[in-house]
Amino acid sequence: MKRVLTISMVFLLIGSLVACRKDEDPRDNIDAEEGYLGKYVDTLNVEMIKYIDPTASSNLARLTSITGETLEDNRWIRGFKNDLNIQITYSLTGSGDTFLTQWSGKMATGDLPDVFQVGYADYKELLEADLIWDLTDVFDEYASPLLQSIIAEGGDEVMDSVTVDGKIYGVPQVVSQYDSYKYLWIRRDWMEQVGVYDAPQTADDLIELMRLFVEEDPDQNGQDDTYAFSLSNDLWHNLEGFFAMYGAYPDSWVLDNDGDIVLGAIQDSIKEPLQVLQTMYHDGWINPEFITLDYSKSKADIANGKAGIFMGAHYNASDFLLPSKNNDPEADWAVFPWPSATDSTVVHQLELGVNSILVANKDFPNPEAAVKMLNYYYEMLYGETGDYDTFGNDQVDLIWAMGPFFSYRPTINLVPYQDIQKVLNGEMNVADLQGASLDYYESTIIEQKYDWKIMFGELPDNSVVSGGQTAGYYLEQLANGEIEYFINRFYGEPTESMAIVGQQLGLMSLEYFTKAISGQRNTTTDFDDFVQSWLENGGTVMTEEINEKFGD
Ligand SMILES: [Ca+2]
Repeated sequence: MKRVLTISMVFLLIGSLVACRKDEDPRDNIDAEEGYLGKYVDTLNVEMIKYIDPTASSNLARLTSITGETLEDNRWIRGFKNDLNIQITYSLTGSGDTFLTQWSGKMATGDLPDVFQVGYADYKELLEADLIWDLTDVFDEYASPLLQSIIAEGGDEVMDSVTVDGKIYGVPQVVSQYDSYKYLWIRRDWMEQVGVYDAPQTADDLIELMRLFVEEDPDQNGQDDTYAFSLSNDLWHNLEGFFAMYGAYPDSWVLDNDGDIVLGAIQDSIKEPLQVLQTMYHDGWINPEFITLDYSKSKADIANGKAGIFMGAHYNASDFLLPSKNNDPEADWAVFPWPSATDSTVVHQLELGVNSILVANKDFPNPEAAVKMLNYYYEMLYGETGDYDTFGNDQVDLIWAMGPFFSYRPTINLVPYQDIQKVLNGEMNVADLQGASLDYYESTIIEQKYDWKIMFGELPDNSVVSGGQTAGYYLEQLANGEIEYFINRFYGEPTESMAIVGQQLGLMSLEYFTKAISGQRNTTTDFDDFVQSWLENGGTVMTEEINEKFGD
């Protein structure tokens, strides 16, 4: 959630705050049963806001048509009321820019809800303006072991990202850092067609395979009409893995040889892979229209059989690869390991798995409610007394997103994958599957959904091509360290100058890379010009700030 709010606008509000409240202990206000999920004696009204994820939006409409539940009155809202005696109301709901504009208006006038989710930029401004509670002690006292373990699944960086001078002013709402891994999906039926039966061992092998996919008519229609891979104009979603083969990270902050944190996009390691891409574009291996193809439009090349390699996320099995299978039953997608272009093992970049931060308004007397609500949310989805079938995936997908939060445990995909494999290997009984594992098993094994099978189940075993795996296999490799990765060295709230120039510098980068790929700029002197320009337009200062914050 990106919002527009100047720091000065927030500081205008400070004068109206009640300064004497600072010394109060919020825990004096609590009249509730003991425990992480202690029910309040009197109904506690909690005003929140709800950003509706566009994906969840259509599911909400379906839920309403099936059960009559709405955003304001559904099983989650009733659960919080029945079990915690917390009545949630929303002072703002919506999606997209409309929501963001309305929310920034509310923030600018100090019209804050009681408990709410913010991004890092807002988090920083709110805590500097002393508008949100210090939750350090409240978290220590109230966070359930389950909540703490789920946060720990995201790595130490998760709590680091909200810690300011040893204190936390919000609770990170985690998602999975592993979901930012970019997979190398390849059509095994095309590999067979062009006579390649093994996984590419080197970057050159992969590039040779791309050549065959362009020049050897892998779809056997007699036309010269295929590309090496599909590419959209946001570049990074598709190309992160490709660059990583060369030890290059255009969309990440990395450690250089001196131990300094630097932007990957301006390192010399970029030049070789960028030149490779430029040559591919020149030779017609890349769709010349890619500049006009956003993420969604770039789907067509995969769905219509114009490309047999897709570099992207595991969940693209559903929105990219399933349409390919539906259009061509022969399509046989599998994930292959990224080969290296250097003498070293490939190290991948992942992003911190935090969706947003839950904070409590200082005018709200019960900040512990924020922590208890998260306890409840995770307990219902993953706890021993919970009810995943009701709260996780009943009748419509993403029912967990109908509640007041948008968060799921970092191992949400890993554990069901492992459980399904145990059942397939005879190490576990179907009857022992619970929660998400049972849910995933049903989609993957019972209903045999193609996208689920190639993510979490088994690949079709009629291929003579070796080395392909499901996406879940790589998830496990990431989790147990067999695939090396680092978390982007910058995370958390923007630095002072990043808040001002960060977006513009990001666009500068994207523009240079786009023009370099399409041959409008070279990868030598023009690259040096781009680097110079990036540094001079605020990049130098931003880099210094980041090293001050994260450096040794
Ligand atoms: Ca063809």
